[in-house]
Amino acid sequence: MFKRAIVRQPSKNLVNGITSANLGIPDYNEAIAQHKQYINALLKCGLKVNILKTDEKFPDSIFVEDTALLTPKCAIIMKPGKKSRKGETEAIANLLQTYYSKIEEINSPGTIEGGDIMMVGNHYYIGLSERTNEEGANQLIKILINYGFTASNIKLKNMLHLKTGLAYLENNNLLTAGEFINNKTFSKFNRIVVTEEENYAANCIWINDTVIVPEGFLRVKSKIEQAGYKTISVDVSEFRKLDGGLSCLSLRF
Ligand code: CIR
Repeated sequence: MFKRAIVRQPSKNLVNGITSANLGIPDYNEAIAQHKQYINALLKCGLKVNILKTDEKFPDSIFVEDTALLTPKCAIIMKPGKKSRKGETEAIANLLQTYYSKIEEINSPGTIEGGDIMMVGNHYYIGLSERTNEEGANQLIKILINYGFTASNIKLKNMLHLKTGLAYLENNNLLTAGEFINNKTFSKFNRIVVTEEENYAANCIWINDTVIVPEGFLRVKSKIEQAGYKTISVDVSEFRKLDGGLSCLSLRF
């Protein structure tokens, strides 16, 4: 069960965020409206939501998931792989002192972003991607083992982050897309397969038995409902323009 979430207000500088999407420039006012909808969905799932003030220096700082990994025993501050995102961790690390007595950190030359980490019970899957290098992953594995968790690495081929194509929905149910569909690492899960046209919707979030899904991906939504979950749809089109999805927009703990 999650009790809280941390989000960060979109900055006007959002228009300068990193992207490979080719979907146009995000509209600031629309992004603010969608972010409010997103917060409402978190509240509906029973979470207390802490909203961090924006920082105009960091166009991608709404994607708080990449800045930290929050486990039941400790918080671990990440080391973003892109220069423009490195400073985002400071405000998050300060805020996390309110909630965690144990805070660890990944150090250079390690790089790692939260979007590359998927928690499945006590095990953490770590994607080795353009943003997460082996050094970063190995540092994280050492920390996790010290706290009694287990972890393993998976090399990514095309996806930005591990959770761009995977979402663990608890109860052994795993939403899978693209390069992960036939990956043997995940064959023990009940896989809910996302077809190519709906790839973007592989990034859903499970919160206390409700799954938040991106608006407009009806097949994925109905498969998740058939698996027994309630769903809430949220329009995140403006964040998609920056390669961001639902999970990236919050830290849940
Ligand atoms: C970036 O490229 O870093 C941002 N524009 C998008 C980050 C998305 N984060 C995530 O998938 N966890």
